[in-house]
Amino acid sequence: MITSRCLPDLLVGEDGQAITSPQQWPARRAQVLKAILDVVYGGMPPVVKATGRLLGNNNAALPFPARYRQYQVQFEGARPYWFRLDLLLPPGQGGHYPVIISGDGCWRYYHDQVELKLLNRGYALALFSRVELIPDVYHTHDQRTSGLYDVFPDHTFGAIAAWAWGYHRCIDVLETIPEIDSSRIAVTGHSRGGKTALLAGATDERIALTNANNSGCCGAGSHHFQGPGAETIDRITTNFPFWFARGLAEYARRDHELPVDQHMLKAAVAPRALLTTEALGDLWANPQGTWRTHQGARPVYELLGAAAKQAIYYRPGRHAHLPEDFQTLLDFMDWQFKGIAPSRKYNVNPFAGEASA
Ligand code: GTR
Repeated sequence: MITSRCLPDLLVGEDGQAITSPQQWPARRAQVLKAILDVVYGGMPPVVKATGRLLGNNNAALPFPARYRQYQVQFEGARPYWFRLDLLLPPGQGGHYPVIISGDGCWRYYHDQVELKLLNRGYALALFSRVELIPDVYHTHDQRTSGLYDVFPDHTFGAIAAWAWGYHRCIDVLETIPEIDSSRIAVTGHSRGGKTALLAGATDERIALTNANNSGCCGAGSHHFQGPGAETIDRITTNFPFWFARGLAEYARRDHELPVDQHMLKAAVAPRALLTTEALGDLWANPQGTWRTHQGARPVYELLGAAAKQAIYYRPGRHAHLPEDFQTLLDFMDWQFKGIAPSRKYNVNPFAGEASA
């Protein structure tokens, strides 16, 4: 169905000049980011610094040994606003831990098994609920009047950009917490939360490691290369118009005419660590086209001498953020943050030998 077979070239600037050295990349990165932000996400909310207010730190209700704190992440635009951030630290005193931030607190898969696993491996977890920034209930562009839409009334941004911006405000607060090692911040999210985590990582260089899980259309999945059963611009902008730039819907049934593709977000993460986790049975999330964005961003990682920081991993099965996906992430974090060689092999193309997407 999709006929165009090439991704926009990342290593040619808007003036037609070839990008051949790492020194040229920051300016090209700015062009790449602006283009995809404008077309897909409607830009980002303005940068304002958030501060943290401790609301509680009682460990008594925890089902395992750990330290728990809840913060109010507060900031101001046209009016003051805040959302909650839950922090789990390994047990004991002091310490200086790498942290995983997730905005998927509104979903229920951060159960004990996942939390315990990451605490045991020496990581902190910072969990917020992105729907506190913009509710994730159907609304059109003309109904955008709650949460962050009110705080920044001149907005053009969609909900995914606002949610991604929430990760950045959590970092403002985490940077002030002595037990957090803010040079080793990872972000993760699943599905719509994966689209969000990828955008967060692409737009904030304080994030050292980005993981998008089953993120699909407008996440890590390609628009120009779609495997069988993949979600299209038509479907996503019909079901979730408020997630995106107002103009994205104009590309319904014209996905292949989009002047951007999602390898641009991946490239904007470079040279920082990037892990895409995919499920082979999750056709709606376009696992085949996600391999294409991996390949598409590769030249930028290579230009920057960071090829070993870009990884993709496919598991069998369906659309979900499973304990085994966290295991894949933690192994990658151990490798990137602690130099522990992975026992698994990343970057294996499961579609090699098949007719390409
Ligand atoms: C679907 C949507 C996908 C993905 C998913 C989810 O309905 O079409 O793009 O975001 O929801 O977030 O679970």
